[in-house]
Amino acid sequence: MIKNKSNRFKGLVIALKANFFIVEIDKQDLIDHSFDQSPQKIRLLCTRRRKLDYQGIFIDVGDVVFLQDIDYKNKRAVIYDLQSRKSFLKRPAVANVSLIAICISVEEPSFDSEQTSRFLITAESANIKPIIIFTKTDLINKKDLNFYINKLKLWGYDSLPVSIKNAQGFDLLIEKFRQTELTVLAGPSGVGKTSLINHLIPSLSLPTSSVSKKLRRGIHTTRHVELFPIGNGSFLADSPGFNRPEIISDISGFANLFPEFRAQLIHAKCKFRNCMHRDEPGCVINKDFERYSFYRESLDEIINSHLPYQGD
Ligand SMILES: Nc1nc2c(ncn2[C@@H]2O[C@H](COP(=O)(O)OP(=O)(O)OP(=O)(O)O)[C@@H](O)[C@H]2O)c(=O)[nH]1
Ligand SMILES: [Mg+2]
Ligand SMILES: [Zn+2]
Repeated sequence: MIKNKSNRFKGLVIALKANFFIVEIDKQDLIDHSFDQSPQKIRLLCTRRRKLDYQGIFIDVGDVVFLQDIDYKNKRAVIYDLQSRKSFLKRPAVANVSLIAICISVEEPSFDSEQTSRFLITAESANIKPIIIFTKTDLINKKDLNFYINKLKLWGYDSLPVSIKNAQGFDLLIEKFRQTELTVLAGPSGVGKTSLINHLIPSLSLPTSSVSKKLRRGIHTTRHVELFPIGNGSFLADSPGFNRPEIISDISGFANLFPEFRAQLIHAKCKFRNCMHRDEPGCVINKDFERYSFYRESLDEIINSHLPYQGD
């Protein structure tokens, strides 16, 4: 039986496979790791104690878990507890995310303002910092790229352009990912999330597939979330693409998920504390910005989803 220095044996959930968890542990934590010469990290196939289920505790990729019954020879263990999470992203489901890199292409598949905004709202509502990565920049000209970078700037977000076809933009990205504990690559299917990971970590050759010619969309190649070490103790998560993230927010906090509102509300206050910035008297918001109509439509969507059922 292996013990760690604090008697609490910790690991990181790298992936879920059927009913098992792949958990990576650090051999540095072992009291005596002189017994073999294998690499510093060990991966164990783990089950979880039933008691966690009874307590309604779910374990996801990115969770830091505590292990017992470690069978080093067969690389098996049992998860008996979970460290409290710093953050949790619902879709894709990943715990302890520090940065969401939302991958968006301008062509193949084409840029969609509403879709991009929905990904940004998902990050904002989980209180996780988002950045935009413009992928496949080899397919567009410089003028168009600048148009989209400026558009995102006006929304309040920085973006980084990359292309795996002309190896553009990788140094900056690698540096950013290595400074961040856990970055999730999210975005629509087919934008090139997995291709980007394959490029950044050449030892990997994860499956990718081309965008459907007929639908001009991805065909949902990646099916599971998985973490990959990117150096400096940091991880990068690949995730399955999805095309229309659901907006989950309460009505009162919704405007705060937009940098355009936040920037204005630093300097001024509306007359009513619960102002929804529609046509309320004393509203100080200047509504002349691109995403205001998206805000209004999404607000209606949230309000409608909160209404009691009126049917028969
Ligand atoms: N021209 C061009 N094609 C790219 C680039 N990056 C990826 N692709 C292509 O885009 C297609 C989709 O790439 P994937 O990496 O499978 O996309 P994904 O975002 O992981 O898709 P899902 O797993 O379905 O969410 C593949 O045919 C890639 O070769 C790029 O920089 N330029
Ligand atoms: Mg993929
Ligand atoms: Zn207002």
